[in-house]
Amino acid sequence: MVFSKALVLALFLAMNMALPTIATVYTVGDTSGWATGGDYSTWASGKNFVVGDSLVFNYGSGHTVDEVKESDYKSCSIGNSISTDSSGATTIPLKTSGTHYFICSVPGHCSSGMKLAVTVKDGKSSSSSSTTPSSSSSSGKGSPPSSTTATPKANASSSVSRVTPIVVLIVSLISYCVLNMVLVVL
Ligand SMILES: [Cu+2]
Repeated sequence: MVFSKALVLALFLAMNMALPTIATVYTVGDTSGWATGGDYSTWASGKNFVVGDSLVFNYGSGHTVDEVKESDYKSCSIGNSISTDSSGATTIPLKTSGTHYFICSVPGHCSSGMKLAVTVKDGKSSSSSSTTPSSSSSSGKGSPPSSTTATPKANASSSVSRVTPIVVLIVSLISYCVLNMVLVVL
């Protein structure tokens, strides 16, 4: 009996720990990795990079991953890198919104295709508004939350990030109820 309860509890904890892991890890170039002859503008197109996601560059020896400014990205200029790594497996956390530029600093490689620009959206910031909607206690003075119906300009990506915390909350509640029922039965 005690073992069963512990098992259920462990399952419950595992579910709730796994749920908030929404960040995505992108392998640059997928199976082709980070190499000359790549087409990284095509690879990046259609992907929705959000703050908290990360990029993984896999490459052999003789390459680097340098984060550079836009001007250096466009001109393939080497020597002004913001950061550089040549470990063969470089993980870049996308910590800030905006466009980030990466090139290989080996002469000739950037112009041979080893250049990547990713536009990162500040998608997680809207989740901070999810702390308010638990207002079933309707205090008199407060104006009703107009933000729930307003701003229909949101595109698909931002509406997804707005829904996610609610989904997490609902699933947590359901799993908590199930846990309680199972514990009563046991
Ligand atoms: Cu290279």
